[in-house]
Amino acid sequence: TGPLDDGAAHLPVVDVSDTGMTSTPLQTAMGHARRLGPVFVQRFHDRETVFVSSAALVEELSDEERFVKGIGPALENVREVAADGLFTAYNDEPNWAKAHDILLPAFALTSMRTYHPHMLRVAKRLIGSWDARFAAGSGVSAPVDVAEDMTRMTLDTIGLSGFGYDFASFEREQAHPFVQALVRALAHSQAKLGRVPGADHTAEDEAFAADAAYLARVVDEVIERRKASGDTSTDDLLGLMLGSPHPRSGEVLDEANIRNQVITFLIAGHETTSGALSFALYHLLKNPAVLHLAQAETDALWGDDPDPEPAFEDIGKLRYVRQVLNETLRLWPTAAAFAREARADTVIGGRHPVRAGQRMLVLTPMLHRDPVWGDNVEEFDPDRFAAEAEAARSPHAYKPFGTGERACIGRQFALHEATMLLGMLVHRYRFLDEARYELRIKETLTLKPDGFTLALARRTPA
Ligand code: MNH
Repeated sequence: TGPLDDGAAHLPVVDVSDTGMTSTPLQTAMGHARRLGPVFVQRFHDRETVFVSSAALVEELSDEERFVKGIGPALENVREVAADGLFTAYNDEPNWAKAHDILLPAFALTSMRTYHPHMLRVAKRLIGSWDARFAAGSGVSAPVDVAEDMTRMTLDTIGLSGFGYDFASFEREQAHPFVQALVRALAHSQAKLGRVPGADHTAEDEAFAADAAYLARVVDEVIERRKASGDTSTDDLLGLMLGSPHPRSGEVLDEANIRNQVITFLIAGHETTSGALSFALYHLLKNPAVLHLAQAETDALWGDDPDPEPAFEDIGKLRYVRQVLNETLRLWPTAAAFAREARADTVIGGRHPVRAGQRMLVLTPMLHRDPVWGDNVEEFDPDRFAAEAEAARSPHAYKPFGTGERACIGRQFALHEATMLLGMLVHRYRFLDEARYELRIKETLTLKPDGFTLALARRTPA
């Protein structure tokens, strides 16, 4: 029997066994959804995936009484590096609830205050490296590779804030080897989804195993450094993991699980935020009216001081910059799909039977283009996230951070970090589209603008 069991007969099916999986499976699925509608089946040899993308259906799938997070083939592949870390743990794996309860305090609002100075320090590293792209006396910088620098920024930030570990990415010509291994490992997890039964992949699998082993070594070094330092404070992620027992059971996390959590946070804590910031700069570059409004907001807060020292409280005041990020994550949610699984036999949309255990993949970028968003869904418009507009819309129409109990634990962390950096960048620079960049999106499980460069000019001459 196929997915959705007897209901499968009613669902459109696209069979991609002959064409193969593309290198941009998400964008390909978006194309199918545009043709086939809000629920369809994609068949690839012996694997069938149900894609869901309407606000009405996602609202149903968000009902925690009826559905839970599903771990599909993509996350099964990521489990080869992250195992029972928070992101990839099965719902009933005891280490999920244990680690979730121990780590939750690290993501409370008060904890963001502790991370703020680290985030600011790294934001200044990025600005320093961008300032250094100006030749003496020149008003325009050499082009910057946006996604590369955003990745340097977010990796250093999670390293310092979460683990007291400095990846020092801006001192490196190339991405830190951890990032290189990670990008290859994630790309491998995606490429495996396109394997044809029977083909030989020994060489790729060996390269992947080497990358996974290297990632584990870096993580062990992060943990060893902390242990050797004698620092037993519990005000960051690693401190909580090493020194804080579970609130009810009194148990601590075991060593293997700590390793899985560290690798999980190093991955989840930087890839997606980096992509979000890169897309945000792309939209600001292409929408000067929006950029001006963002600059008016930072000018109101920081005046004409080109080197403000943003206070923790300032970040909540950057309401419009935050709307820019929200709208960025509407059009291109950088973790662009998540799976839901039925707890029991049920029916969705009033007519599609779903069996217990059946998984469905929410295609978030198409959810974010549902007609509830109006008839100009491709247009970049941060006003969609003005308070009144938000209040008038179902919260289930917008899911860049997933849903329910297994939604993103790092959401506030990401938004604080990204809002501050974006605010500082629009305050300091004008963005020049020297390459007349046309958006191309690269997929390595997460989304990033491919080959995106821009040049800078200072708003206030240095
Ligand atoms: Mn994050 C889960 C998106 C930033 C740590 N994250 C998720 C999920 C989405 C997501 C979607 C749910 C996946 C699923 O249902 O299978 N996360 C994002 C986006 C950003 C982001 C779009 C940035 C923008 N995430 C971060 C940051 C951290 C983080 C920063 C850590 C500091 N995320 C996680 C963890 C989980 C998660 C951990 C898994 C939570 C759980 O299942 O308990």
